[in-house]
Amino acid sequence: MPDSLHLYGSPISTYYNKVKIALIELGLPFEEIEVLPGAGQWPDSGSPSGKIPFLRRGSEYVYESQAIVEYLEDIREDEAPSLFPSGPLQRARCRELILYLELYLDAPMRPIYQSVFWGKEMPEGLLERTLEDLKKGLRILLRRAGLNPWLCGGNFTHADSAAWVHLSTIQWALAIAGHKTFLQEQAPELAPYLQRLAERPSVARIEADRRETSRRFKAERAAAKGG
Ligand SMILES: N[C@@H](CCC(=O)N[C@@H](CS)C(=O)NCC(=O)O)C(=O)O
Repeated sequence: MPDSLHLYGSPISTYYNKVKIALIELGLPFEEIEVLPGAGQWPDSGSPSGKIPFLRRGSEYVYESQAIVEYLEDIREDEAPSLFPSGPLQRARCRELILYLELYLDAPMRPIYQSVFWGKEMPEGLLERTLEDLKKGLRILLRRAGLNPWLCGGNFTHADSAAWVHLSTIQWALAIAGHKTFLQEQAPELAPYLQRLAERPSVARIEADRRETSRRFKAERAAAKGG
């Protein structure tokens, strides 16, 4: 019996949810251990970067979401279909799309997240610069995205889980920042795709867990303020 899998991080984290969708879709049983970024101390209980997620199997750890999902592919049962396309070129394209999402869409949004989600003051001009970066990132993604019906073609892949976690978080942050219609205006073709993703059971599950964790955090913060 192989050692069981433990996923460390938080259901409110995008990269954690990317890995969690992969675990669910690949049918791998796992246990979730709640850890916030920087809370654990490397090497005993945190990651080398202080970031989440990370994965433990027995006494071995894997860090970085993309390394983790590729590891999950390597250990999946033979009967579980891969979440990568079958041909080498299609697999390369799938990895390329994940990089576009992470480098050109998620990365520019990170400074904004500090303000909209964590209450830091928004530096002057940051929102406007980020919207320009986002326009570029969306153009890059859409030049190579299939969307018929999934990002890399006929099957749901790791690129789709990355697309959901990043695009849904971007949409949420933009709404808080007063730009609710930005994604729809810049990339109307994404709307039916995002709707398809939202209906996928693995995505519905991580979303329900994310909402529940957010609700709990809010209640804890309110209690701490009141007490
Ligand atoms: N490249 C990392 C990124 C992980 C990441 O940025 N995680 C966020 C939470 S979604 C985090 O831990 N942020 C805390 C920090 O940047 O210090 C991965 O793919 O695992």
